[in-house]
Amino acid sequence: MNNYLSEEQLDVWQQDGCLKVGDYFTESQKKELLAWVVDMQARPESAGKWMKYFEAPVGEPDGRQLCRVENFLQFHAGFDALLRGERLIGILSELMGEPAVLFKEKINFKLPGGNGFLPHQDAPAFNSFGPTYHITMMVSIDPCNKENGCLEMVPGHHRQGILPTAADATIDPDIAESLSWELLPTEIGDIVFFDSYIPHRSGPNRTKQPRRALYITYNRASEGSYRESYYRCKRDIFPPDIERDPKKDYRDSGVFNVGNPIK
Ligand SMILES: O=C(O)CCC(=O)C(=O)O
Repeated sequence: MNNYLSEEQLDVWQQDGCLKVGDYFTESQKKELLAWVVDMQARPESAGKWMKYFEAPVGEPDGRQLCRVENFLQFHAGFDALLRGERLIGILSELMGEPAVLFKEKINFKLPGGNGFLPHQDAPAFNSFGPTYHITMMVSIDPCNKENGCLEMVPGHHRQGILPTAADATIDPDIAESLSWELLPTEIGDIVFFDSYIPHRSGPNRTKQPRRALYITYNRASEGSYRESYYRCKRDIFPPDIERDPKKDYRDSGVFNVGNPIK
């Protein structure tokens, strides 16, 4: 028996490889989540702690704007209890069909002028760490829509394995062009679950408001617990700005920088 998701929701999940759960959080949880995100946004860059990454906004090649914070659960008890708590792990386990464990956590800020993401699947990046299947939970902190760069996906296209890729591990542009992309607009407190084989992309934020979202990824517990080794490796190969060697070029950081706007 499922405790968290209905048979209808699980059917959609099986069929589409993605599932939207509207208005999942209570009003007070939505406010709390926003406060937690604002807290992480305001925290200073700090070597060895949470990992802050920056982008050049659209039309400002020399600009520097926060686009992402990762690896913050050990510094934020509220996020930790929520994202590794019984309820969300329960939902993820029902989607996995077996117990799930958290793989990684990030907040994508997509502030005004923030860049979009090229068409990609997550599997080519995530599979190099051990687990072969992941599910990401996107939590909408702000409303997400076409204007501010909401997610776009190809529902039902999750059973074709890894699609042909370009040199940067994004989906080959001719293949991407041939897919049937659907916009996935969300309101505050909505969740979208999607598996690591679903093609997805997003546009830039053309509005004057931030488009903030959590992207929390889980894997099958039976395939092992990789969060700590993942972040150790990422810190080494693709460190946050504050830890970078100014003489090194980090643009070609392979699996840690697929389709996304980080400099
Ligand atoms: O934040 C977005 O617009 C898309 C994020 C995404 O595709 C990713 O992080 O893999």
